[in-house]
Amino acid sequence: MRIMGLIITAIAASAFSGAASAATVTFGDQEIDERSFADSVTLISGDFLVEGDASSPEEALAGSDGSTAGGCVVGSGECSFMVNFVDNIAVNDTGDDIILFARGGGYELFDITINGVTLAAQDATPTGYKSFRYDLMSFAFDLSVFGVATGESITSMIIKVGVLGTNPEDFIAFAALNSRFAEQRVANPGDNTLVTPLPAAGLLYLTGFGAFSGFAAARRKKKADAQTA
Ligand SMILES: [Ca+2]
Ligand SMILES: [Ca+2]
Repeated sequence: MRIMGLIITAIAASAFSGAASAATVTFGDQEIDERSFADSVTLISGDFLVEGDASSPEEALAGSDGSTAGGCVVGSGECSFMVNFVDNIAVNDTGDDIILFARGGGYELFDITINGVTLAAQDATPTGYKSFRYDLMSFAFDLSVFGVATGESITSMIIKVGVLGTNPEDFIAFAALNSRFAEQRVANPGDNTLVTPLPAAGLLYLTGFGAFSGFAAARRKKKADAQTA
């Protein structure tokens, strides 16, 4: 048991130092591996604005930074962009597979297109948490809706904001809830086939998540304190 204790300590330390390995980010009541967030955003159409200290819409929308957000310029009509997963893929596994986070709002409709299939006029719902002075909104969905078979994966999706003349949703981040990471992919560009992780590595991974629960509670408290400040 002493050895296990040392392993947990080592993983926890890497989370505090900001290392990419198994560090998690808190959005509302969701604790998500930071690698599960989308890694790049490509603008397609429309006029964009940025909230927070991001230097571009791409920087505001990609990654796991909850302090930045982006959407269309209000009154400019629709805008659209492609969200890309680079160091991970989103897999159709049990339950919802992808979650979008936004600042609300309410009735700020958006379309999601994956593999040419569009889920039109969706609306994020309040999480009960705040993102700065706004409601933290989320929208989670199952890849089955887009015809993605169980066990199949996707690496990109198109989001169209401000549809049907509604105000534009301000998105914060996009994450795969059922995510597989780079080390589990076959090293062949364009090939999303997964490599089954070694049992030992899987055990270590689960141990790491267990170790984070205490820190997650601490982070939530810190976040709550910040909101009341
Ligand atoms: Ca990622
Ligand atoms: Ca699913």
